Amino acid sequence: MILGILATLLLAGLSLVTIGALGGGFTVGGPGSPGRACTVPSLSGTVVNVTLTNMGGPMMGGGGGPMSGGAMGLQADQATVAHGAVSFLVTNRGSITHEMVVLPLPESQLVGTRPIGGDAKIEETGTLGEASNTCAEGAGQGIVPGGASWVSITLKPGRYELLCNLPGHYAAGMYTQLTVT
Ligand SMILES: [Cu+2]
Repeated sequence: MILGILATLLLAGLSLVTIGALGGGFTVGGPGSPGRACTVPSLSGTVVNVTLTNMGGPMMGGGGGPMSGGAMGLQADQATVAHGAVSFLVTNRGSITHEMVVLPLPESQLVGTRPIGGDAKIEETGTLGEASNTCAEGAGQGIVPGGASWVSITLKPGRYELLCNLPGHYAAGMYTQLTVT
């Protein structure tokens, strides 16, 4: 019994050493997720974890194409953060490629109500940051299923909208509000 406890403590100690050896970085995705594992560096400021999802889609026999993901979602683990340095760690838990864009939300506008253009996208002029680079920071070709991307920006107090602007995805529900105090 006591030996068992000692063995448990020893294993716990080894786990801590292993975590420490990664030097502040960590891995998301990988085994059990449909895509690839990304090693994420230490991120500055307040870290907001954003999850991108979709039901259906090509892996569920939805027929493929960017508009076939079914109902989609974008969730942040915090609705309100303090102003200053904010990092977004964006993980794609869906079955198709997604991204995350940060836009200011005008005083008079409700989240999710931006006009959608003929290209099935919203106007993203004035974007403050974007995470769409699989296993890397910033803008890229989109985050593949199971992958992650991150971006660090400085935010003033105000209302912001986090959204995915791949064609059809905003209309399918990929947006959420972030309030900065
Ligand atoms: Cu999307």
